[in-house]
Amino acid sequence: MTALTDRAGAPAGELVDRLRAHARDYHSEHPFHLRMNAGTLTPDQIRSWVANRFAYQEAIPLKDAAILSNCPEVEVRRRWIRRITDHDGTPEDGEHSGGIEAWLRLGEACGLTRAEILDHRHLQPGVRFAVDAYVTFARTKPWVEAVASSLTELFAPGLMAERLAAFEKYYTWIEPGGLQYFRNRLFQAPRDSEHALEVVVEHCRTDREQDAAVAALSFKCDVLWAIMDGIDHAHT
Ligand code: AHQ
Repeated sequence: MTALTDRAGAPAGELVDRLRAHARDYHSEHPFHLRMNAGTLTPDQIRSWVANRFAYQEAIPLKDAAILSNCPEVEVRRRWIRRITDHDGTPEDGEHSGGIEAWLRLGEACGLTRAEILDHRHLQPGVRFAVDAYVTFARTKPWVEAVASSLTELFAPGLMAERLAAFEKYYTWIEPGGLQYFRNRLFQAPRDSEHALEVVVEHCRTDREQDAAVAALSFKCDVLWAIMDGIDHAHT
């Protein structure tokens, strides 16, 4: 029997501190990313990472559409919907607009064909199931918990900057234009995580709500870690 009224949760600052503490579980610390940023990956390992991460990239609009479909608040939807066009592009911006197209250009810059990225022939089982788990989480959990799971992006800007520097220094065989996706994330990720944090702080007032938001971010850290495990496993 749950309490009829939840106890008031911790002040917003403590909730933010609990969320930000998950930086230690972020996939920037995964051995594959550490090797990537140290410049020791082979071209085949880079291509495998790009092909597998595409499954995550093409799932993001489905995940965000799931959140939109569950969210009753117009003000939140007005800002959240931008995430979909960031990835899908728009008819006005043309058929090659959006992050999914930019990721395909990254793949071509690494020597992959669009066809072999799009048909998932390189997709590892562990990557597939981690991505599917993230979309299912967004479809089935309360929408604020799904918003909280996106807060791994609080930790993304540092990784994007480190990754761009590593690619420009060590992986010069990749045509530089292919890196535009990561340059775009340098401003999109902070903008998106700022909104997501506002939503979570505003809507998670009780202990139970705050604990659920922290658990959602912990789950997403595991999703990203499992994706990297799946990619790393293909090379050991
Ligand atoms: O390219 C990434 C992206 O578009 C998103 C959306 C966001 C979400 O809603 O979960 N998370 C995310 C991430 C992207 N790139 C990852 C990377 O390492 O390149 C980082 C990842 C994230 O931090 O969740």
